[in-house]
Amino acid sequence: MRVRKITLREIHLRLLSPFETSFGRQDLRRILLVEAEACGAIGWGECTAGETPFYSYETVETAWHILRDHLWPIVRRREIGSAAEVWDLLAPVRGHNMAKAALETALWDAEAQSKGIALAKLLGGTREEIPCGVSIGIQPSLAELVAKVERELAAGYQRIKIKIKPGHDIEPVRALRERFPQIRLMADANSAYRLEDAPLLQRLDEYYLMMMEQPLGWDDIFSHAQLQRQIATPICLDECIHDAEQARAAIECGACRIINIKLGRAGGHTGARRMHDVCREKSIPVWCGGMLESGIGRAHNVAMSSLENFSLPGDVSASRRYWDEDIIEPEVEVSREGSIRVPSAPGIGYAPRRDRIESLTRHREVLE
Ligand code: OSB
Ligand code: MG
Repeated sequence: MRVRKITLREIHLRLLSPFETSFGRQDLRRILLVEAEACGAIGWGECTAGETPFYSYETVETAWHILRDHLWPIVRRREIGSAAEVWDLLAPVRGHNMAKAALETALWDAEAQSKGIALAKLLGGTREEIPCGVSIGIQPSLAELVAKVERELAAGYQRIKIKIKPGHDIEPVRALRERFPQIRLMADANSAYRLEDAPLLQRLDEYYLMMMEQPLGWDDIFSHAQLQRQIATPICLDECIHDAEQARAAIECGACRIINIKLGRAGGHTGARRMHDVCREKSIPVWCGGMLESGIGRAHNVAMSSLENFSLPGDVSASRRYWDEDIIEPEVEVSREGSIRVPSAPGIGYAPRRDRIESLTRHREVLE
């Protein structure tokens, strides 16, 4: 394939309700979309970089700069065998995986369309349906948290993840366990604790959580290994894992028993698939994380989740939990049983709504 042209654009989408984590609260998403013309098709990718460098160092601005000034010059006018080669081509640029993923995933979509097959199939996915969970932000009160969990369970979601931070941890977990003794429940700390907090985190063992996600430093695999020896709850790493080698290191040193794979953090489908394969070899289950994506990123998450070792419910949930109107047609929908059907139409299998995307666009740059 040859990449003829890419269009970078920033759209603004307001969340239906604010989302709060240990690193902050947000109600507007600024989303960088990449539209790529290659192999006679137009592929779409979404950059999961945030508005602030609090989850990772990447932001919408750094991703735009890296895409325009460093990634585009690598792919421009080059004959590329397939989208599967793009991750290695981009390797001279260190890090900036969210910027890379936005371009790489757009090229996978274009290639799948040009071959007339679903992206999930092109990736080697075997699942026809994927199991879904929800990620619930920090709520103003315990009563509101319990009510929200009740609603999500009634909708069919198969597991509940809540956000915790110091001063907001034992209490919400205990309240939910008392009310829902049987559900699959987990907590995500987004790096809000330190190894010295081990005695506090140990107290969470009593509530038999499925896992505790990323309690310690965003780049600190070693301390997670020390913590895992002191707590019974399985640790799931998110922020720490950027490639298959780090996944292998974390597993071998005992830093986690589960890994959350995000396309942005992994640099795209090839990186995510390699991470998935390392985990499968080591019998470590994985699930697909979310970054409050619009329908484009969500569709890529659905395709990736069709790989065999995505055996745990992920954070990929229905469009209507986030947006009053998504930018794809149809929207991502979740069944009463809490699953999403993997589409069989070519490419990502959901059609971008071009008019709506145009009307939401604040800033655009065409590179040819
Ligand atoms: O840690 O998984 C996370 C959202 C933004 C940044 C980091 C995270 C999250 C979520 C939301 O948990 C997942 C989603 O519903 O998209
Ligand atoms: Mg997380």
